[in-house]
Amino acid sequence: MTKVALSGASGNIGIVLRPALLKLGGGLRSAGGRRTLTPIAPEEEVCNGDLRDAAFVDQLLAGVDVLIHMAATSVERPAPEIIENNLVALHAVYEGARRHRVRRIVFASSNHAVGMHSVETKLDLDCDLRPDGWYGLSKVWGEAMTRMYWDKHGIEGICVRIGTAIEKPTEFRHLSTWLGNDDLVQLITRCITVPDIGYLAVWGVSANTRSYWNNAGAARLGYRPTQNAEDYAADILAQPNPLDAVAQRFQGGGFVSMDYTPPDRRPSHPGA
Ligand code: 15L
Repeated sequence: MTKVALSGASGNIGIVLRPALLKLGGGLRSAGGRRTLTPIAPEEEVCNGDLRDAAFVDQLLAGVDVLIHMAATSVERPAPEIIENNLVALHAVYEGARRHRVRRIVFASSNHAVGMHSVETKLDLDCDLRPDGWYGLSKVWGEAMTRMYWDKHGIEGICVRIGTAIEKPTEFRHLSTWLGNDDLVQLITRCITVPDIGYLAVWGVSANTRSYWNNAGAARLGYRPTQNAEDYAADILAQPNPLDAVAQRFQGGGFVSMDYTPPDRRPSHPGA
């Protein structure tokens, strides 16, 4: 039986995952942050606190086999906030995983770690990391940290580069980036149950016809997505694309346009 801890349990993804993780039957301990978490069933253990605090991390990880690490600032914010919530907290959590001999960490990475790639390029998993802001950069740190804890400390790590995890795609970019709820649950469940994975990065994306990402590597997990954003294409294509011209050119969409230096104000940037 696998005891699972879930950080970021009160977030949008956490809310979708909790019932499915409980069904696995090995025990679930869920951590909330600022929003106080209450159990969804008597079997769910919950705790609330700040992941930068080692004592709270100990509370979360004692006796845990697999950590699903979803907690983070999940949008673009100024660098100091991202550093506290996504770098300092991650360090505290991963050191806690070492203390408690956690067997595996599933790290919620993001497509924003590669958001500066063109929408014309189909990316493999070993593509260059090209973050589109401070948030994306924190996911590059997290992926490298996950790799280091496997290489150096033997904690298995799966980095899931999540696209757009929402119930239904609503705009043009989502035709490429959508991760539906059924596929999200299947993917994270496979990340828990697959034996001996070592280290792996995968795209957290559904079987979208227009996907930006080649997810052949996810076969190692036995992940077989069943949802496709194309089923919503007729409605989406009938509406204007809400993104500005810069956001439409890059995979990271609207995150790219934030604090973006246009070509005519750059010292030099061939091809910008
Ligand atoms: C993410 O990583 C964000 O957490 C989420 O807010 C969305 O922006 C999503 O990516 C996306 O790219 O659609």
